[in-house]
Parts: sequence; C-alpha cells; structure tokens
Amino acid sequence: MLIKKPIDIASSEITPRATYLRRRDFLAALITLPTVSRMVTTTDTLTPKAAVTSYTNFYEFGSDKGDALRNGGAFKPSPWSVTVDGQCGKPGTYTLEDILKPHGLEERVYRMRCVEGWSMVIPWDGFPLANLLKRFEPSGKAKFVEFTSVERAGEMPGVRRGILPFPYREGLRMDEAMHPLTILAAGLYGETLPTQNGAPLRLVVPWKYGFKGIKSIARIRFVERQPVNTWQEANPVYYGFYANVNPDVPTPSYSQATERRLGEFFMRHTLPFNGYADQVASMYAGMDPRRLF
Ligand SMILES: Nc1nc2c(c(=O)[nH]1)N[C@H]1C(S)=C(S)[C@@H](COP(=O)(O)O)O[C@H]1N2
Ligand SMILES: [Mo]
Repeated sequence: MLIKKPIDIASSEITPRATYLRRRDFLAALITLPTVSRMVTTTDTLTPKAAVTSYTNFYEFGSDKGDALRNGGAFKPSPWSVTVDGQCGKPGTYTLEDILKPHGLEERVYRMRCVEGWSMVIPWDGFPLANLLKRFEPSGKAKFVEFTSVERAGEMPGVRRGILPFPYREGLRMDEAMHPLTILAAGLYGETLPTQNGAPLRLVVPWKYGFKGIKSIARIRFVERQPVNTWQEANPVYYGFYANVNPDVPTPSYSQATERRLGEFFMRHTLPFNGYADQVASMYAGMDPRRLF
C-alpha cells in the first residue's frame, strides 16, 4: 500500500444533517426497512461525504485511492446473494432482502482508521452482525467467521490484473463477530452504500484497522480454525489476523502512533483500539498486545 496525501475538502461540502436524514427515508423505502435508530460513538466531526466516497481502498478496482470510484461503473450490486455455510444449522444462499429485512438499519457514527495512517468518522447505516449470525444457528464448533468478497473479473479491473490474491478474505473470532459494535453496513450518510465503499454489504469493525472491513460480501462461513485473511497471505510480516489498532506497534513501514484525519491539517494521536478500548479490550485479556496488530 502506498501513502497518499489525504484530500482536502471544505467543511461547506459536509452534507447538512437535514438533507441526509431525508435521504435516509429514501434508503429505508428502497430496501423496505423499518425505522432507524442511532448510536454515536464519538463527538468528532463527521468526515465529509465527498471524502468518504472518493478516497477508498478497494483493490478489486485498483490500488489507488480513486480507482474504485473511477473504475466501479460496470459493477452490479443488484441482484445480490450471500452464501452461508460451514458449522451452522441454517446454511444456504440468501438474497440481500432475506438478509436485511428482519433487521432494519440503524445509524452508527464510528471512527475508522487505516493502517496507512489516515482516519475518518463515518455515519454508517447498518445493523449488528450478531443479529444476522444468530439466524444461521452457528454450532459449538464455530470458533471463527470467515468472510469472502465477490470476485468478478469482468466488472473489476484489479481482479483482472491479479494485484492481490483474490477473492478478498477476512475473518473474525466468534466473540469479535458477536460484539455489539461489529456491524454489517448497507449504507452511509443515509444513502445506499456506493460501490467504492463496498456495495451492497460490507463489514465494519471500528476498533480494528480498516482492512478488516471487507467489502461486497458474497460468502459467510462458520469455521473451527482461524482463517487466513488476504493481506496476511499477501504480506504476513506486515499484517496479522487480529489487526486491533495499537499505537505502540509500528508496522515495518508506518508508525501507528499518530494519524491524519481526512480533512484536518494536524496529526492526531492514535488511541488504543481506536478509542473503543473500554468496550473491547477485555476480549483480548491475557493475549500479548504486540501480537494483536
Ligand atoms: N473486498 C475488499 N474489501 C476491502 C478492501 C479491498 O481492497 N477489497 N480494502 C480494505 C481496506 S485496506 C480499507 S482501509 C477499507 C476502506 O474502506 P473505505 O474505502 O470504505 O473507507 O476497506 C477494506 N475492505
Ligand atoms: Mo486500509
């Protein structure tokens, strides 16, 4: 991954709250979902929508931050289905509607941080992953959940060029997957998720580095053993399984001590677990924090 200077966007481009609340109605109507509730986990200013939707990492479309927006035109997020298999009582192929309808969307304002040193504050529209996973009745043997992204060479130029070992894969330990902060997002800023941010369904785990937030999920598998994620396979010295934000553990290329919030000039100090330590640190009690990057 390369470091790029975060783009500067005037605060006047931040979508006024009333406007995006109206758009939320549109989103709700589109996927016929019940009313939305709200959880704000930070008082930090929202990153302007224009930055969130243009400065993205989505290697299936290319390795530059603008590639997914530029090259995503051929991608079809609808119709969509997700295959669920492995150690569970209700495996099968579920349409996006099957997945979303029983849950409804709520807004979650989360801090996000990439291992490359940039961060954002994003109002996601999603629902707890736990609520979905319980529907599939995971068995006692399910210790981890593995996620796989869609892989469509015809619609994804980065897949054609083979710039990573696709399909993109990620995993969570069962307690991480079931944690109430872990969500699946189907929208942001009250609108349907744009292709470049992982349409139509992506993972959001706010205490971990951005690469855990797998986009355009096509498969969810309950497994006994810790799965290997794509970045770990591509570069095991640099990427681990846990990927918890830890300012004390630099990667070989980047210090993780500070971060640049998109749209801001000064660097910020990075917080352990990205500021969510109170809620999540206990899950890693007794584990070596230096191995949890
Ligand atoms: N399928 C897929 N998911 C992915 C990636 C990717 O290249 N492919 N990039 C990851 C990385 S490195 C980051 S930082 C986040 C970025 O999410 P955003 O672009 O919506 O901010 O998506 C993650 N999910
Ligand atoms: Mo990232």
